[in-house]
Amino acid sequence: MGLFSGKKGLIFGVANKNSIAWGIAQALHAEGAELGFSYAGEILKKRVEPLAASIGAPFVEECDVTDDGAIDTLFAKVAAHFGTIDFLVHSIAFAPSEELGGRFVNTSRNGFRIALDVSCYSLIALAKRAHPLMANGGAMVTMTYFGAEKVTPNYNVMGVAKAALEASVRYLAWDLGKDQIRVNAISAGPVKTLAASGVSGFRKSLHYVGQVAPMGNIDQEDVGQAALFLLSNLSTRITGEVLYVDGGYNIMGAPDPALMGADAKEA
Ligand code: NAD
Ligand code: 0WE
Repeated sequence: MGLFSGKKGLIFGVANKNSIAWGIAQALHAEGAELGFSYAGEILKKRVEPLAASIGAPFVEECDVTDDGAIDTLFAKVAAHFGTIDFLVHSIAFAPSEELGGRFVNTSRNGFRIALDVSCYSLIALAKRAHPLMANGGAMVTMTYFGAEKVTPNYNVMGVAKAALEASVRYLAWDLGKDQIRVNAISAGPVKTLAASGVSGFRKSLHYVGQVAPMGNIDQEDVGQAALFLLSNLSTRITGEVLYVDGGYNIMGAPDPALMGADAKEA
């Protein structure tokens, strides 16, 4: 008997085996959950289908989360296949690459619109269709990043989108609490994934965080364990929260002096 035996849920955001969503899916599968997957475009189909097959999950459907019609179609299939569901994982973000660097003051109206639509509004859009299927209550979890609350150079408009996402988690938690549905976020430290490797300077920031964080860098498995907690009955009545899975990076006010240059050491 696993923690998730008899529980069913949806995973949004697997692109390949390095995706944080896949780390969460593996943890849920190990605890006996029945999973359905949704991916972003035809190109990802050949990546996601074999992964889903490897854990015996037949429900794998395409859905662009910026398209309300596509989300409606997807949830009609979910209702037909699963009937009710117990949990939902949202692990999706996107901003046009030209927005992830350069001066923040040059953020374009269209870049802002896309980043907020894909990375924030999509959670609300999915919650709207998922909550009627959570007849026995349920739990949702989304992925956020420290750049939502403190400036992380080059994260730029994604930081604004994550701030809006974290606020949306609180408003959804308020609204869906009356239906016994909990909504929380995991704020993960940097992890080498497809989305992260498309970012200039990511390697350096991964190295920096690994040095500064009390427990160094994290991996997809660490996020999977935290998601088990937030999606299971171990976290009953915990809702609207942001849980850090960052090796402790967010508690630090300054790096260890041993990591600083010679001049700083002598001061
Ligand atoms: P990833 O590239 O594996 O996952 C991002 C996913 O978003 C992909 O599966 C992609 O297909 C999906 N996506 C993008 N646009 C979409 C659309 N229009 N419709 C449907 N899906 C769409 O990278 P990841 O790092 O696993 O990212 C997952 C989440 O974790 C994101 O929210 C990201 O911001 C967050 N996060 C990542 C890190 C990190 O360092 N990797 C740290 C903290 C938080
Ligand atoms: O949320 C993210 C990255 C999300 C992301 C990544 C890309 C790359 C490809 C969103 N949109 C795009 N668009 C693309 O065209 N992270 C938390 C990882 C990340 O991104 C950074 C980071 C970290 C950490 C950007 C700048 C600085 C640090």
